[in-house]
Parts: sequence; C-alpha cells; structure tokens
Amino acid sequence: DEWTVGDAQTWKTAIEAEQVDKDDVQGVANTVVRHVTTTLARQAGNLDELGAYQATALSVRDQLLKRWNETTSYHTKNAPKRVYYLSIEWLMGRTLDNAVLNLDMRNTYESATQKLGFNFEDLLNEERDAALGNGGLGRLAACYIDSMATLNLPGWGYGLRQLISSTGEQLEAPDPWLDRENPWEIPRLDVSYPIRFYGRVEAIPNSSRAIWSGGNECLAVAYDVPIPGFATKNTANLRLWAARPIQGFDLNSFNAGNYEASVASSSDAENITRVLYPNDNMYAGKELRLKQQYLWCSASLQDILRRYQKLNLPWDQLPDYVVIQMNDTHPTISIVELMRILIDEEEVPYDVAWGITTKVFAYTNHTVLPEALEKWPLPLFENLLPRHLQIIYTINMNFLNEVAKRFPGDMDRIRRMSIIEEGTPKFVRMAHLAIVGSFKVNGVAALHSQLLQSTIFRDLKGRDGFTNVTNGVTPRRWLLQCNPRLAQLITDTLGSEHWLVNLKQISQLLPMADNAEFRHAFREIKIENKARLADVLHSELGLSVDVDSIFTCQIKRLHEYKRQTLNLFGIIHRYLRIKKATPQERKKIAKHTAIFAGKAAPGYYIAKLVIRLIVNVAKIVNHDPDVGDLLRVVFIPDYSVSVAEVLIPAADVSVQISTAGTEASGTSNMKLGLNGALLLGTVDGANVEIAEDVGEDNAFLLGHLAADVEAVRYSNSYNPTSLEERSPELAAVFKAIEAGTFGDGHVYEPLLKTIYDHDYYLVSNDFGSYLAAENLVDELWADQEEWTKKSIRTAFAMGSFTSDRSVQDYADSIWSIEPDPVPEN
Ligand code: F58
Repeated sequence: DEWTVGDAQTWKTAIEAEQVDKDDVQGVANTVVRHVTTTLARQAGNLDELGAYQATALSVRDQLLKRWNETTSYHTKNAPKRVYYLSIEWLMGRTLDNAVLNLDMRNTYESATQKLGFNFEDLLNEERDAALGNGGLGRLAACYIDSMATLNLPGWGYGLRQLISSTGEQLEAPDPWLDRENPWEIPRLDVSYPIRFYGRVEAIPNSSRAIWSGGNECLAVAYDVPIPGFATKNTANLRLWAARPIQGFDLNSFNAGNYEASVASSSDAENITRVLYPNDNMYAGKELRLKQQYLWCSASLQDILRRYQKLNLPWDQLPDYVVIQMNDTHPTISIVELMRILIDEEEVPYDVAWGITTKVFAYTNHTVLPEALEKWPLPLFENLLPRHLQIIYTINMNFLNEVAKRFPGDMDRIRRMSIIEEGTPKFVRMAHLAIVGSFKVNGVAALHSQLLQSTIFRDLKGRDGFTNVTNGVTPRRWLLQCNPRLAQLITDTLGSEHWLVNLKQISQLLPMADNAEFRHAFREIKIENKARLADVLHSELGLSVDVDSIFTCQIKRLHEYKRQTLNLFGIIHRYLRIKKATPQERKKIAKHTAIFAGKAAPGYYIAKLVIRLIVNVAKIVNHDPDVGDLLRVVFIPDYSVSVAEVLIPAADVSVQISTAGTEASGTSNMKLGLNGALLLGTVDGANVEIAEDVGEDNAFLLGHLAADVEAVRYSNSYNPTSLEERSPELAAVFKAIEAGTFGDGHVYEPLLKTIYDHDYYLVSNDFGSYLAAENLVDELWADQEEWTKKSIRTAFAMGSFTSDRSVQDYADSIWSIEPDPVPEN
C-alpha cells in the first residue's frame, strides 16, 4: 500500500527480524548488548551501571517505537477523531520500570540484565526523573496520557521541552535533568514550525483579515516521547517543543569578527524553552512565560492542522476530527491562534471560524484561588502578540453584545464578565477567554466544580457548559509499580490481573477486611513498605524511625492553603504534651513519625519559613531524650515522583488538610488511599468523594465546611479575637516557638503573624478540630486489627479514583471519541 516504499517483503522481514518475543530472555539480552557495543561503543569490560541502564533503556525504547510506529500508521489510515491534551507541565518521573511493566516484559528484562551481570533495581535507580512539572497539575497530565494509551483512545499530548526545572529546593539549584542523553525522547528535527513574536499588523481592507509581519521569528522543533499503554499495543505520543533559531547563526556577524553576536540570536531563541516556571498555584506575569505558551500553542496547532489538512476535508469538519483539551488556562492562546490561522491564512470568514473554534476547545480549571488566575498586562500582551489582541477584542465585543442583549443595562455584569479587565494597566483575563472559546468547562472534583459555578465563574456560562470530571491516578504506576507486593496480593486473591484496567473490581475485595488471614497478609506488606522507607531514611538522611509508629504523610507543594502549618503545629503540641507527661503517661502516647515532603516556590517567603520551622522542629524533637521513640519529624528534600513512589506505599495516614474550598481536588489523597493510608482530611476537593466511597467511619474528617469558611474568615479580619480565644492550644504552641524552643523565635514572626492577624486560611479556627481528629487516629492505632480493617476498606473503595475512569468520563461527556485499538497482528 501507499505506506511502503521499495520491496514490501524486504521491509516486512527486516521489521520482523527486530521483533523480540516478550519471554525471550536471550533475545532481550541480544538487543541490550547490541546497544552496548554499537550505540554506546562500549564492552563488557568497561560497562558501569549507568551504561547498562542506558543500553537497557534503548532496548526497551526499540520495543516502544515499534508499537508507536504501528499506532501512528494505523491511526493515520483510520483517521479517527483524536484528542489533543495541551498541558504546559508533564511530571512524568522515571520511565524504564513503567515501560517494562506496560509491555509485560519486566521479568524478561530482569533476567536478561541479571545474566549480563547487573541488578535490575539498581539500573532503575540510574534514571533521572523527567520533572517537567511542579505538582498536581503536571502529574495529572502524566496519569492521563497513560490512561489514554491504555484505553486505546486516539490521543496525543503536547508540551514544552524545558531543559531545567528551577524548582525551589533548599539550595535553589536548578535541576538539569537533561544533562545526560535522554533515551526516552526522539528528536524530530524534520518536524518544526516557524513562530513569530512582536512585529506589526496591517489590516486588509473590506475583510476581517490582517497581515502580521516583522518582529522576531524562531522555530519550534518536535521531540517525541512514546507512551505505552498497559497490556495493549497502543502507544500514544507526547510531543514536546523546543525553541531553536531559524538559522544556526548569523554568518555576517561571524565574518565581521563579532563572534558573540553571531551566536546571540541562537541562544536567545533557545532560552525561550529553557526553564520550567517553578510556581504552584501562583501566577507570575513574565513575558518569557507568555512566549513559552505561545510557542507551544502555535506549534501544536500548526501540527494538528497539518495532520487534518492531509485528509483534504473542508474546515467546518475540523470538530469531527479534532478536540483540544486545555489543561488549565496556560494554552488559552491556542483558541486565538486557531482563529488567526483560519481567518488570516486560510481566509475563512470570521463567524465560520468562530463556529469551528468553539466546537474544538474544552477547558479544565484547577483552582479557584484568585492569585493563581492567569491575567496578562495588556501592554505586554499587545507588544508580543499584536494580532492576537485584535482578535481578542473582536471575540470580547461579540460576547459582550450577547450579554447586553440578555441583561440590558446591567453594566456591572458586563464589567465583571469582560475578557478585558479595566484599570491601569488593563489585563487580559485568560480564564474568561478560555470559557468563552470552549464548548465545555470542567472542574476537577465535585465540590470544586460546584464552587466554580457558584463563585468565580458565576456569571460566565450557562449550566450545560459546565461539568465535572473528578481527577484520577493511574493504578499502574501508583500501585503495580510502586507497591508490587500489594498488587500481587490483589491479583492472587482476585485470580486475575484484570483489575489493573478495571479498578472497580478491587471493590470485590472489601469483604476481605473481615478475613483475619488476609488482614495479616495486608499488614505484613505495609510493614515491609515501611521498613523499605525506613532504610532509605537511614541511608540518605541518617535518621532512624520506628516501623511500629504511625507514619503520617503530607506530601505536596508547600502552600499556605494546604496548611502544612496545621500539621506542624499539631506536632509541636504533641511534643509539648510529651515533655509535660510523666513516664507513666508517656507509655500511653501513640508513636508518630510525621513525614513531610514537597517544594516551595523559590520566591514564596512564608512557605520557605514553614520548611525552615519543620526542619528545626525535627532537629529538636528527634534528639530529645524525653521524646524517646514517641515522635520523629522528617522533612524529605528534593521531593519527586520517584520519592513519592517510596513514600506512598509506606504511609499509614494521608494528611489532606487544606482549608475547605481551596484545594480543587488533590491527587495524593487518591494515591495514598489506594495504598491503604487512612484519610485525615478536611471536607475539601476530592476528599469529599473519597470519604463518601470509603465510608465516613473509615476516615477522619475535620475542620470547618466550605460553606462556612467565608463567614469565619470575615470574622477573623473584622471582629478579631485573640489567638488565645480562637485556640488556646495554638497560643501555647506559638509561645513555645517564640520562646526559641526551635531556635531563634524571631525568625518565624512573619509566619506566625499571618495567623495572629487575619488567619485567612483558618489555621487557628480548625486547630482544635485537627487535634481531636488526631486523637481518634491514636485511639484506633491501639487496635491494630480495627486499623487494618479500615485500611483495607480504604484501599479497596478507591476504584473510582483511577485516571482510566476520569479519561473515560472525558471521552464520553466532552471529547466524543471512541477507542481505536491497533489490531494485534
Ligand atoms: C492542582 N493545581 C490543584 N497547579 O491545586 C490540585 O487541587 C489538583 O488536584 C491538581 O491541580 C490536578 O487537578 C496545580 O498543580 C499548578 O501547579 C499550576 C502550574 C502552572 C502555573 C500555575 C500553577
């Protein structure tokens, strides 16, 4: 057929010769050794673990690429409707283990590398995390593309190939994850698109068209990352864009002897995609960021439209073949870019172009926090993207005309709804633009989706435009890969592995909570996972922890709304209690190991202070002889997907204590629950649905409800009472901090002041309730059989929180796309 050149049989035989049977240990060893000798140019005698990892990864990559090729050519032939998931962040973590599991070749690779003299686990640890993301939003994209591939949905992801993630570690050292060869990406130097910035616009008389010219141009070059589905041939693609100069360098400057100028434009262009912005739930209005967003969106759209144009269909059928899901507002400019291409380049009339565009895009919101909403200063925007601003003005004018028709004379409403925020300067409100340009808008948990409609976007969309898709996490990485023994227990008890693609099935194991033998097996696994973590803590941080203590885990970005403070102040309260207790009383106190992990944005002063206080409390508490083994505090630096894979299976308690109404969903609550950690949480985000599914008597809920937060907050600010009155326990904790119990008390003043003064996040108002919930935790821990029952009931009630369910929801209710599995030969 048209997809082959030359002699078809020669091609076929050659491709088959590369085939390795999934159980063929020698065959796998052959491919690994071929990469050792030919790709790496090394031999058995000078092969270290890094080299062995690289050769193994390249061998696995060969397997992936075969499937990837089959998937793309099958989909090219079939031309199904496809979804394109646009996310500025992709927090992928490591790939090797996940890939061999999805290929069902883990045992084969383990044996093959063993025979070649290496321990597979050690090779896995040679891999760097691909950390192209900050937190929940970036990791969600990674889970979703895993599910898209597994569900055989025709879909691609599009992102940016950031070279360093300048995430806020204690050291503030940027993480150069690409300083080694990355075997998981394929550079596609032949797939590139021109991208323009700045310049001028010339209207074309008697038309809605214009010519945008001048300014700077660079290229966006594609790097492809194959994403294998689990137990399917389907392999999705994650296409990441890197900026490159149009010409390598300026030969004229070079010949004139100005070497620096000759490479300047080259490094200028490359700088555009160099860094990942390190913020989580905080908008930073930097021009370079808008450049990144435009480069990524324009390149992705040009790529999508080029693929569509090969079908030779009229533009108005585009929505039958293409749906674009926007992961938050960062890709919103792609709405305007599609309009620009259709109008200016393809000469489609404005109204027709708008009709097409608003059937292509859907938007997912991930936050209601006002400081996180993206809005660009109009002058900056106009300078960088002048033609886009004109189109936005037209979109806004048409939109506000409709509003005015529906609500005559309601100027206040028009001002609230406008895409342009009035003031000096004016701003472009990206969320408004995203909503106006999308056919569906969704929040990420039931409560959050409700809040979108009743608060920040109240005016903006009719009821049927809004919907909810509760987040989910992939059970392949977050159970099979990170907790293989629990996965095996589930498979053995159910008698099949099918639960891995149909997580609902684990609910069949709920009655096992009442089976003493099963409880024993389940608890043994938890203890083993805790021991594995304890080993890591000992070797990496020199810290001894007691595996018989309660491991509480709060692992997430540092942010005031997430309230690591509530947890930390609870620890200090516990410490003071231990100090006051008699030796007799101490015997009755439950042993705790409080584990924190997470990064703070480099410029987030209060969040950095919280880390500092955690670390200093740990120094005192962990070495106080009065404490003995009753309390340990651990702050794990450099939190990453790989670190999470060790922490999550070892947790007894999942700490999810954001102020009600602030955490859109949360996803560590799902991962921890799936691994049997009991929920200690506020009635917020997906905690609500989790508590509903596991049953409220299997979880510890606390704190004010979302509906009451505003009134309490108001009263904290306008009818202030003393901290002593709001919470005597917290006042005592603050006194201890101020007295210098954990080093210079002065240092923490700005942090304590946020709570003394307005306490916007209700830390003092929820502290009593938090302590009461912790007491219930301690009581339950004393009865290990009861605890294990609840742990089992938690894990096996998590069947809804798989990203397979989320992605299926998107496919059914938003994307209208169907699975299109590649035939298995
Ligand atoms: C998170 N948002 C939400 N944003 O906070 C969390 O509740 C939710 O579970 C998760 O999304 C997935 O839906 C989040 O992680 C960011 O990190 C943005 C990245 C880009 C800059 C602005 C913050």
